[in-house]
This record gives sequence, C-alpha cells and structure tokens, in this order.
Amino acid sequence: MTLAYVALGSNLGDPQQQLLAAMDALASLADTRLLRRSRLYRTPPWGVLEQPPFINAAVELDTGLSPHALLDALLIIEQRAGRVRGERNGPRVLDLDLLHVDGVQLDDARLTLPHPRMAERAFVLLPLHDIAPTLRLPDQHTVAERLGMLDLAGCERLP
Ligand code: PH2
Ligand code: MG
Ligand code: MG
Repeated sequence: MTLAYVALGSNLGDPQQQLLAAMDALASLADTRLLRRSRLYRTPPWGVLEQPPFINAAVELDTGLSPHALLDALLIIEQRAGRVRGERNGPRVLDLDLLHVDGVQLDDARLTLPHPRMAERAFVLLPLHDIAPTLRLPDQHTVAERLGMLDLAGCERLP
C-alpha cells in the first residue's frame, strides 16, 4: 500500500456537496482507504479570473492501485459527477488532480508526478497543509514552508 494525495476542486453546481460526495467516492475505491480529509476552502479563481470562486480540498489515500489505475478512477468519479471538458482552467463541476504518490516520479503523456505546479498554488497547498504539512515538494521545501511563501489573499476556510 502507498500514500497518495489528491486535490479536489469545484466551482459549478453545489461545489461543497460535490466535494463531499467525491471524498466518499474516493473512500469507496477498490483496494484503497481514505486516511485524511482536509477542511474545505473557498479560493479565488486562478488562471481564468472571470468565473465563480472555487471550493478546494485535499485527501490522503492509502492505496494498492497503481498511479495510472488511480488516475483512471479519478476520471471516472469526475465523469459521474457530470464533468464536461471545457476551457483550460475554466469552470468545472469536479476536478480531481493526483498530486503526489509516495516514492513515485513519472512523466508520460497522461500523468506527471509529483504534480509539476502544485507548489505555486495556494488553492492546492492550503488544504494539503491540513493533512500533510511535512510532505516534501519537488523543490525540497515542505508544504508548510511553501505555503508560507504564497499569497493567501481571498482564501477562506469554510466553517
Ligand atoms: N482549478 C483550475 C483553475 N483554477 N482556481 C482555484 N481557485 N481552484 C482550482 O481548483 C482551480 C483554479 C484548473 O483545474
Ligand atoms: Mg486542476
Ligand atoms: Mg484536473
């Protein structure tokens, strides 16, 4: 079994409900246990600014699935939630991004691990910090250290 971290995001429909349902779906995956779930955060849209704020979260899984099998499972959960592929960085019903799998570095047409842009994004690191503050990023900083370097303006934890 291997620890894996997944980022969750949504800004269409009922984002809070979608994230909670997605966490339940992740907890039900074959050969997988959900060990930790972050709080939910409201975050300003990054990339495409003219869209609703996102709700973001992160989870820690212990899984026997390979990274690619886990990626397939994430895509199926996104599709079941009604995800329609649209504009890059645009609005979405559910986005599940595989961030990190312990001991795995890979870069192919479908998947790059660790996620190459996670260290720059408050909407990823803020929830990840709830569940894995000492996780080491590709730049060798921990999540906690990197988070201290980012601008958290407009990010708020939901009650
Ligand atoms: N996801 C994106 C693009 N922009 N902004 C925020 N705040 N949160 C996201 O999850 C997000 C985003 C593409 O996946
Ligand atoms: Mg994403
Ligand atoms: Mg994605």
